[in-house]
Amino acid sequence: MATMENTMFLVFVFVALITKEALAAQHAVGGSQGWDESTDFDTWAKGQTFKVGDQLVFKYASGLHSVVEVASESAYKNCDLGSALNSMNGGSNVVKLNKAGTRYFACGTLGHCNQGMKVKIKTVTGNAPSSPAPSSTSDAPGPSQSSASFVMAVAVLLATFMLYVF
Ligand SMILES: [Cu+2]
Repeated sequence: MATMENTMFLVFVFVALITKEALAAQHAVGGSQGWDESTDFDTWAKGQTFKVGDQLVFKYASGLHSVVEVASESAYKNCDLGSALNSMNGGSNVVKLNKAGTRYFACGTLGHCNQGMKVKIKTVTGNAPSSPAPSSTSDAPGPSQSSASFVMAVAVLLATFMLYVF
């Protein structure tokens, strides 16, 4: 029989798991330096993991720079911005990484791409193996067989929790 304390504990565990899944990360392109000629974007990108659902945020001085997405590795390498997929400006742009794969961005200001103001983003699927439950949560039900039953379990637990509180 579930006590109030047990129920609250389970709710916390499940809400924490769900929140971790649901919260997509925002990546400020270039880190604190932002979208700028002086930023080392290769190094920055290597330190990041881009998952499906995450967002890129380009921050820069409006008018000085822009964000141009190009379709191919060769266009990226050659700074060939003539066949751009998309072009953004205004100083703050958000790009959603909605599928796995590689995307290429460069600055559209003349000469900036050739100075290295470009970045290649490799997005991976977000289905990373879930971390094993720590031994202290051995009272909790084991890993769910499917995400549907998992969601159902959370819904039931939350409903139970609400009944206790209100
Ligand atoms: Cu620029």
